[in-house]
Amino acid sequence: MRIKKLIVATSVVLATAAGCAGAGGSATTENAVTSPALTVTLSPASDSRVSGTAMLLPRGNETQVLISVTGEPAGASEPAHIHTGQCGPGLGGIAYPLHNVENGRSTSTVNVPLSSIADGHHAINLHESASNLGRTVACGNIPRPAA
Ligand SMILES: [Cu+2]
Repeated sequence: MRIKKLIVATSVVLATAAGCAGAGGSATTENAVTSPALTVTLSPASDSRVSGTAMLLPRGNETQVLISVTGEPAGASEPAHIHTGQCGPGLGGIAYPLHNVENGRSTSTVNVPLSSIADGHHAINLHESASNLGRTVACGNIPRPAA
């Protein structure tokens, strides 16, 4: 009688642990397999010292964009966008606005799957300020994912 109780208690604990691990693990694995995260290198533009990276993480039909840069002037709030085209004279219009970069960071979620912007025809740029959008301080082309 005593032994039987112990076995029942143990199997309940095991089932609960396995259930938690399975739910968390499968979601992560699915994303990684269908579309891995991409890193965009943001290079200085217009003689700025702003550089860093933008991490693009697939979130189903959305994409999370994590920008991390150094070299901004103190107190800067830099508008950021995903543009069509490529950095330089070929840069097109704003495709998806991102949150301003402040203290070197910006986290945004845009309503487009990563595969639609990792196509060799989109770029991410940072502008000096809302009142001086004409000056791009950093830019990076979004690469196509490695095949
Ligand atoms: Cu822009």
